[in-house]
Amino acid sequence: MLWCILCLVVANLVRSTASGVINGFGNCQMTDETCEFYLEIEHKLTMMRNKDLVFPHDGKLYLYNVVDVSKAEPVPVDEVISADGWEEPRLVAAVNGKVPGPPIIVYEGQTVTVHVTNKLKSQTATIHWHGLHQKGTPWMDGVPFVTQCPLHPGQVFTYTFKADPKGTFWYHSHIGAQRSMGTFGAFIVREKKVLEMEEHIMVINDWNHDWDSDLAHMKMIYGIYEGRTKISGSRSLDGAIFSLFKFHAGLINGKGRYYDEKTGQHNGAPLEVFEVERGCEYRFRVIAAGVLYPFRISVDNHPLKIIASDGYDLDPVEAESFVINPGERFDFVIIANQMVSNYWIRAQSLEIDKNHTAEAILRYKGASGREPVTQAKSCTASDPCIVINCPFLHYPSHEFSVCMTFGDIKAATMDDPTAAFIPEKFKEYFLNFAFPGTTYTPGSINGREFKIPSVSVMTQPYEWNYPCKAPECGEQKVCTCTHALEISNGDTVQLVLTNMGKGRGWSHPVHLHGHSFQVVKMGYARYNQETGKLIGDNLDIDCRGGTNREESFCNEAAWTDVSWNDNNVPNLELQRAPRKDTIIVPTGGYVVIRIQADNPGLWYFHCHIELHNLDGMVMMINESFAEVPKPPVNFPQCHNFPPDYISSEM
Ligand SMILES: *[C@@H]1O[C@H](CO)[C@@H](O)[C@H](O)[C@H]1NC(C)=O
Ligand SMILES: *[C@@H]1O[C@H](CO)[C@@H](O)[C@H](O)[C@H]1NC(C)=O
Ligand SMILES: [Cu+2]
Repeated sequence: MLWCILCLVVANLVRSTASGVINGFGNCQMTDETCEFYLEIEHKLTMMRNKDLVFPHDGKLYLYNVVDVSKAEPVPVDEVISADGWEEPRLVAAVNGKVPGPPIIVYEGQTVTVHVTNKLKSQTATIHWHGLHQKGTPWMDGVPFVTQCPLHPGQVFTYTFKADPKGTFWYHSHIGAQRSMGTFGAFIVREKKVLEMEEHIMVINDWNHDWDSDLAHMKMIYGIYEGRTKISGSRSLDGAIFSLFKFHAGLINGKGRYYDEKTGQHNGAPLEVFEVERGCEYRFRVIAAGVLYPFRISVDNHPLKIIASDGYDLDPVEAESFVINPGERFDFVIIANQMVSNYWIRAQSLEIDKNHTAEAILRYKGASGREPVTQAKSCTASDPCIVINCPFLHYPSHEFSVCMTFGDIKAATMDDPTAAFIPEKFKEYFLNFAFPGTTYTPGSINGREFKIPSVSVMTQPYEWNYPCKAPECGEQKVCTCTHALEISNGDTVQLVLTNMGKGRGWSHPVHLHGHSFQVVKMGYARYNQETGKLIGDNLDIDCRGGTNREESFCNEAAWTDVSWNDNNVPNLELQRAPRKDTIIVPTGGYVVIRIQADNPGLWYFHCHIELHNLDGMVMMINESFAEVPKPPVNFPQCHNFPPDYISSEM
């Protein structure tokens, strides 16, 4: 008991000082009405301190001129962007000189002002505040050519918006695949009350040290060659495909290790250390900032209590691990009740036959500075491991891991009764996230590859062109256009997100801007329960189109059982549906989500795998456009010359 009180006192003391990781930077206090931050996006090189190169050794970094590491002073790790310790410096687009950028920590309801400067020399930039609703400020959402014009090199854009809702969010570049260059950081909205426990932020991403963002996309399409042979991508445990993005390392808070594939030896790069005090509880806010791979996260000897996802509290569940996909966040609690020692924190990709693991260290105060020697929990028939948020239903049976999908999770409380459901305003739409096509198979939604407009469509509404229409678009077609779904004020919108037909094969973490949605049902593919491998699509959905399900593009899907139409889908979770802003749409399966149209704006809706997003798996929710508030005066404009709307009239 005494311990607990001490833990609380320490947690709140740590919070009230302006420095320290868990407080972010700037000086935002609970009582402030507004909080102001400055972010500069700038190219940097990894593995350098100022102009001096460094090398990794035994968890530390040393200057190149060091001959005897046993006698030399290591370079402070926080003065270097070490990434996976690969010595050839890699170009990053850092935020305030860091990867990840500094955490922004504010309090619920505050007005946040962030001055973003693009200090890149030849690239544009924008920053998106992932998970924040931007109610009343849709032009602050940071999506280039949708809610604003991108910032040219040298330009400054001041974002101002309300910190709403509370929870674990993040900021990241939203142009091209710039996020893969390290342009991201945590954005935490705290409740205005004393902390219940100390908190740690854990930003995790997959890392490739050869490529810049556009090259990554090119290689995904045209292939990666090694020794004149095109390498094939790896597979997920259920047999789903991972797009080609060469995994060199996983990073936790920007730190990881490069493992030599042949020898299995790592390069001794420094890892992130999370310090805990024996007897205290800790909340970890985990943010998946990566490009492509999901991670299964566990802490040796410490069961996890999962308490929130994407900013919303869940009915807590105990688990050995959870899976996090690009764009998602999970908050978990651990009790530091083990021996004073060091323990591995593991984040494993879900690939078959690869041991791709990002590592960090949980260090009890008083423990040695040595690396952990702990083992992951051994999952057995009598004591299986529970894994939360699997993108499939079954692990191979010999792994003794039991999946609890997000469809099995409940919200902490009954949903807000003010989120009224009006039967007359019920609308249902089917959206298929996939790569259909015959010769041309871009990322698409309902066979529509997103064409990025050349103007900021929300703020220059009369200047856009390229709507999706027949005859280019249709049941068995792939077209390229600026895809938008119109919904209007007060609508209760049920979206059935599918991943089926000819274009399935990959699982997609789908992210909606401007809203959180209720996850009311998840439907999974058919699997072999023994091997966990996918056999075929879920049959609740009729893909229509094509001569059979395998050939159908699934662009105009519907419920197989027509009695499910008009809000009659059985077994929906309507009482305690958890809220999310990013959800995995498993290959061969579907997710039913609901939103209330209460936030006029133009909201990007896309796969959060950076390379799929870049490939066109994007659309916009055009919500109550007549009620979209006017942007501030002098809001920047951009267009082609001559502008599209003029050339189309000529
Ligand atoms: C996988 O790698 C991690 C560290 O990266 C290591 O601790 C673990 O033993 C490895 N597992 C296997 C099965 O090789
Ligand atoms: C959004 O909807 C409004 C109203 O129907 C329409 O005028 C506008 O062109 C739409 N914008 C986009 C980008 O679809
Ligand atoms: Cu995707």
